[in-house]
Amino acid sequence: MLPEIGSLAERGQTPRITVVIPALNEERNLIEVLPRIPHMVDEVILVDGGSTDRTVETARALMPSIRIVNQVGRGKGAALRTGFGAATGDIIVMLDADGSTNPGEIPAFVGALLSGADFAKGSRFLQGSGTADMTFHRKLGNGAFVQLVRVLFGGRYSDLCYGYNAFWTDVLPVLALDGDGLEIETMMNVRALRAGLKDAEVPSYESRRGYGIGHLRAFPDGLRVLRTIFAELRRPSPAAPGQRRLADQVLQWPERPTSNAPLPHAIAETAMIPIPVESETIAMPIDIDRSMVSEQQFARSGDDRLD
Ligand SMILES: Nc1nc2c(ncn2[C@@H]2O[C@H](COP(=O)(O)OP(=O)(O)O)[C@@H](O)[C@H]2O)c(=O)[nH]1
Ligand SMILES: [Mg+2]
Repeated sequence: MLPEIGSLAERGQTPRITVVIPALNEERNLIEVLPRIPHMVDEVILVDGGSTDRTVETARALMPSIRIVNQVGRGKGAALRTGFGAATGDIIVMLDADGSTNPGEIPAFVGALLSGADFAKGSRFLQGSGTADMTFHRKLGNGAFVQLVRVLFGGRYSDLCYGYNAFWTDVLPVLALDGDGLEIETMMNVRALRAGLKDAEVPSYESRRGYGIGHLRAFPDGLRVLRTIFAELRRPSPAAPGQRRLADQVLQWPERPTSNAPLPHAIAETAMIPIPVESETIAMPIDIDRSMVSEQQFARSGDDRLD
């Protein structure tokens, strides 16, 4: 299990996390979003697209520490780019304001990044994920785009037009985002793939939006997505930053007792065995290989025997 992120942050040992939320007239939905953002998040930025309802006032009332930023340009893509520019965190998590993306999943996205990924991409089509917000036609269109991206650029993405992503802030120059509309999500995903970023798909459940009507218009937005995918063919492939092993550097995993032992999460059988160290005896967890250790030896370790 990862150490408690908050306490590490206080000691300056862990990355700061910024959540960026584009919002256009989401006054009634924010109650489902802001109070559910976990404490591990250091900064929340709501990018307002000129809402004519009480989105901004409601956000401030629900979360006094929230940063409200007015978007530059028009569309969700422009809003996200404004928010990314304003973010001060080492990690950025994108969240929708309509209640469809669950803030409770933020630790899963951040966990993927802390485990070494450059880009953690939500997917509604992995085991353990799902969606209640897509019509049959949207599923069909998204599925066709997923296949197209696989054919043109490779990779094994299971989802494409989904806006729940998280990434290290320093990959932004590699993504070089320049989209204004809802195609921004496809652009990020395809560019992350082409740049060879270490990309992890995170199973995510997309709920139905709370109140109001979504801004996506299936045909024109589908066309923008298609144009975005083909435009990538004419773009030189961006260079990926060096491989990141932040889990090792930042979280200071304890030294392993043996050099070729499996990683902690892969240990199937562990027992507390007393190990003499000079004059004192300490108990420490070690890996057990049943073929090498007899039942008598387990019996000698008392309460900690297996079975
Ligand atoms: N600031 C801003 N937010 C937007 C804009 N368009 C959509 N959003 C927000 O982006 C998120 C996703 O939009 P939504 O309409 O739910 O799209 P859908 O889920 O693809 O149907 C929501 O939080 C919207 O309020 C925009 O032009 N400006
Ligand atoms: Mg939505």
